[in-house]
Amino acid sequence: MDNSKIKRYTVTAALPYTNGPVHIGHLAGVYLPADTYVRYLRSNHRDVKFICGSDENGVPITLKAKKEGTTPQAVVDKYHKIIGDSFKEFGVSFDIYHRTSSPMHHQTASDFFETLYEKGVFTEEITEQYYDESAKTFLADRYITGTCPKCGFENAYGDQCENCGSTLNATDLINPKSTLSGEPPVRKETKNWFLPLEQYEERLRAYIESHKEWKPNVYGQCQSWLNAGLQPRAMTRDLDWGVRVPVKDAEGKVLYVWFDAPIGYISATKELFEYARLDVWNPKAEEYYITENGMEKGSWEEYWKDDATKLVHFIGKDNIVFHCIIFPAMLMAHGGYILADNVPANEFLNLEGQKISTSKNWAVWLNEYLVEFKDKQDVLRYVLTATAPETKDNDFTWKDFQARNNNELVAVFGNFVNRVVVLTHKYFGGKVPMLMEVTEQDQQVIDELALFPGKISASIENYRFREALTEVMNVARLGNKYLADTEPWKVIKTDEDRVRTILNIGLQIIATLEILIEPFLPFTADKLMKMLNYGGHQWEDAGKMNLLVRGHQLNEPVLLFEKIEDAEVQAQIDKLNQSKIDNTLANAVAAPAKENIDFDQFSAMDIRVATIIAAEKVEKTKKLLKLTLDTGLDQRTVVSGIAEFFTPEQVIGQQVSVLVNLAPREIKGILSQGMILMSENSDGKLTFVAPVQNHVNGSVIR
Ligand code: B3M
Ligand code: ZN
Repeated sequence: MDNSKIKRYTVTAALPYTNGPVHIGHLAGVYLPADTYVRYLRSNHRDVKFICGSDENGVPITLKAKKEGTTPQAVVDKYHKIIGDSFKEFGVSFDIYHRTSSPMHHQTASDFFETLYEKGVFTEEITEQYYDESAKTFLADRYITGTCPKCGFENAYGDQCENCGSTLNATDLINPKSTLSGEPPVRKETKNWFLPLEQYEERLRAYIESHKEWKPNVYGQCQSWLNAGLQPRAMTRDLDWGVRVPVKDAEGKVLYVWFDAPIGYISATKELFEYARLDVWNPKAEEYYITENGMEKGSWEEYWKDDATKLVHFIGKDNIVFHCIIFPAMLMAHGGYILADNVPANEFLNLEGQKISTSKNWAVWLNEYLVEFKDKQDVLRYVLTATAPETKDNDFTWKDFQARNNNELVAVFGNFVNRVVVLTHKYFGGKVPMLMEVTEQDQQVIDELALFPGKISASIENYRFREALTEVMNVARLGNKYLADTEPWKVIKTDEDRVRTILNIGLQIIATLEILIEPFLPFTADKLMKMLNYGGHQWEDAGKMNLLVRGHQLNEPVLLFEKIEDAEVQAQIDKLNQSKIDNTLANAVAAPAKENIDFDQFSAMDIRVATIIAAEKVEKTKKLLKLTLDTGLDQRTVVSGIAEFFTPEQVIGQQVSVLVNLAPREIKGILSQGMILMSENSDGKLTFVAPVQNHVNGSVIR
């Protein structure tokens, strides 16, 4: 889209399902790039509406309600607030964070469907759908899982494979099984309304091919779907939770969640302007996190129906087909709407080398981070932007989080700002000193500084936020090098005017940093504005040398960033490992029980409490330890296969349960007289079965 023709922007961010909090993968993939882009637009005086909200319909919600033993409404109310509050605290600056359980959304989605219905767009088809006879439920979307026919991924859903991104019909799945009962489903006839995507194939192809500037991962996926040939897709479901299908003989049916969710962007925009139209306080403003950004003019239609509006969807790669094929087809069918100018989908972020998994709790949850790292929102914003999976999957590690904070934010950005402000207070009472003679070295720095805003703009306008942030950090590096080269703390002894010039230039660099960093680290920009004691500038001011005039009084210096210690990071790693253990235990499948024995057989065993008093590895074996036990009866040797889980040092002094009347046997040339009782979980991990508190050796276990 020709930038000169753009009058306004509609920027949307994927509506998170309210079946749990958001995690760092969502932030890196969708919400941080979107927020950075919108903040940059606002800093450039662009008219932009930043739209998001909770995705509260569909099977993900009803599954969560079943799992939590509650109602879908209770689930969405709980997580809408958790997510909305955490976005607000993290500085994600939506103009509205709406929700698709709202009356405005139900009405908007329902009207949209009705318009397509009345235009005869849908084909009404009776087809066989999978049905769970014990749950008495049709199995659509996440109610059914099986092997993806496209890529072989074994946990594909009925409507989509998250692994390869393909959209599926549930009947495409190989070895399908109900996620409700776990049983293989039966097929049962039902009527649904289908969107004949194939009829829009040519228009969609023209649309996609007019956007060769899209990211290769997005453009490529769209091309492959078009080349594979589009199929009709059901846009209604046999479910009791969601937007009711507003046509006759559609009892018990709701809109497919991926039909209504993208319309959620439109309903949110309508709600935003509904609020603006009313000149009274809208009680929903709080529930929808409505802000006052630019509410003085316009109408919702301008942001969805005017060709001078640039529409950009920020999403994760698993949502590409819905935003680039299905939603545009819906808008084409409806007529009167603009189509997205760009869909800069990111790839996936992994965590400590593994895929983020909400079900396994292998995630860093935003709401937990905000508590555990109070007031350190910008550290996470920085690290997630600096490592964002913009062109390929990437990995978040807590060690890298710590290193980037300590070596980049503290040591480069914070250190530069602190030195200039502290020295200005020390030598000139905190007032901006006059710019005296400018040397060639000074001019070089001034000229270099002036180039950064343009470079960074180009990166942001092309959705390359990692690159843009690196350039902002290079401004701080330029400042640090300038200080190191000019050494004002030495020159002050002989040439005060020279130091005036150095610190004046240093302060102008900081003022530029405040402008350039704001789209990325808004909390830091705010601290800088307070420290520099000025109302902030707009993007066009960045790089100039007169942002802080001579004599302007600075406030006291504050530390922008604090070092993060090993212990803080280790605690997070331990927390993750604990969730892995919990998940193993939660999903452990216990070994089947053995045949019954009678009491005599049990009482024939003589099991005692004993203490390990010596231990050593058995040569040339991986698993064996040679233990010396004090059994209370005697001291004896037992060979035990625990060396993969315990070192000799770890077990000395450990009380154990030992079967003392097991016939002695020779193991690797050592006579073993008994057996230690161990507990083995489904992963094969061993641990001791020991008395809860220390007991006398020889005590009988019965
Ligand atoms: N609720 C997010 C997901 O697939 C989905 C996005 C809707 S955007 C209209 O995880
Ligand atoms: Zn697949």
